[in-house]
Amino acid sequence: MRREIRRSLPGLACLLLAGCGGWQSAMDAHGTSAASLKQLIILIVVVCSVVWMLVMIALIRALSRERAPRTAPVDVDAERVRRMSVFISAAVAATVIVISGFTVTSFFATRRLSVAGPDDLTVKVSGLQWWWNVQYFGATPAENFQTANEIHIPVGRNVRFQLEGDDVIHSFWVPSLAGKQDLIPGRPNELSVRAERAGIYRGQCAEFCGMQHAHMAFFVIAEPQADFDRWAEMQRQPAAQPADSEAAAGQQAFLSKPCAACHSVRGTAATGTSGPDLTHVGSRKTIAAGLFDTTRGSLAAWIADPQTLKPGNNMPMVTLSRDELLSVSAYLASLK
Ligand code: HEC
Ligand SMILES: [Cu+2]
Repeated sequence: MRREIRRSLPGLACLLLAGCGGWQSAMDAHGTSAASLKQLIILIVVVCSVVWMLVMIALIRALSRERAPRTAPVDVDAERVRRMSVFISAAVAATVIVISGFTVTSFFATRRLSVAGPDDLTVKVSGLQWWWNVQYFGATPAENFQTANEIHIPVGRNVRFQLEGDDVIHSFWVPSLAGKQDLIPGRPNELSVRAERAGIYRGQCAEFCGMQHAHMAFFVIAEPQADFDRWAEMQRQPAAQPADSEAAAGQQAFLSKPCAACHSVRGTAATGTSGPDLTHVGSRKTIAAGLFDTTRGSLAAWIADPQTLKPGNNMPMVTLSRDELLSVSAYLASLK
């Protein structure tokens, strides 16, 4: 038992450190809104700690003061009553000042969160049980494209996320970049995000949305504008044609099975919309909303039995022969 506790200490230390800065933490701010929220958090925590300490000191003093015996007549000392009323008025005034101060600073911090400019990039994100559909818009509809669970943004530029839930309420949260915003069916919301530093930021659904809520993560990849443009240009392309006979067989199997009814692969007959767009699935870092790194092996495992890997998710198990499974996973892994 003791050894187990000792073994889990490094993990615990990592958790604490992550809370203080590092992996997915609002205190590790790299976005304009996250930075202003962090200032607000620090201000409120420091002021409230001081207030708490003052209250505790007053309480301890009051408790440890010697009291007159109960039977003694109440002796009204006019000077003491005056001092007490001055003290209580000062405490009330201090409370009003502190709360008004918080209200004003929160107001200005909130105003800074929704900056908008003509140069903004608009990205539409829909929350579904239990993955994220991400749509980018080009100058013409032919230049639109979609991806899933991975959002690329240019660093230093304001991005306006249009958020909507497609089934139940979800919440979009990338702690290092901005605050939370709900995705509500039938009520579009907006969230402005500006990454100040290039990096990969993990995000997470922050509103309980059913069985696999904990497995509804995503990544925001903030990169220089030129890298972003290159990525967007690549994503706009239709899917790569199979390069060898195995991938060609995989494409055949994919198109002839129910897969194509739920998934789109642009440039093929697969135009389903109830599952993630797979046009460039091989280029994404993870599958199943952050659950597994994208490798041919994880793709095969997922397709073979999605319900064991992510119980309750909306992809049914489709029976494939051994060869079909191998070729379909080869085909999808090749869709860079
Ligand atoms: C009834 C609709 C449906 C069918 C049929 C279906 N899928 Fe899916 N698929 C989904 C949904 C929904 C998800 C997202 C699950 C999640 O992450 O919660 C998904 C996820 C995936 C993913 C992971 C994509 C990503 O980026 O996370 C792959 C790969 C995939 N499906 C391949 C297939 C293949 C291959 C077939 C056919 C053998 C198939 N699917 C059949 C609905 C379907
Ligand atoms: Cu959720």
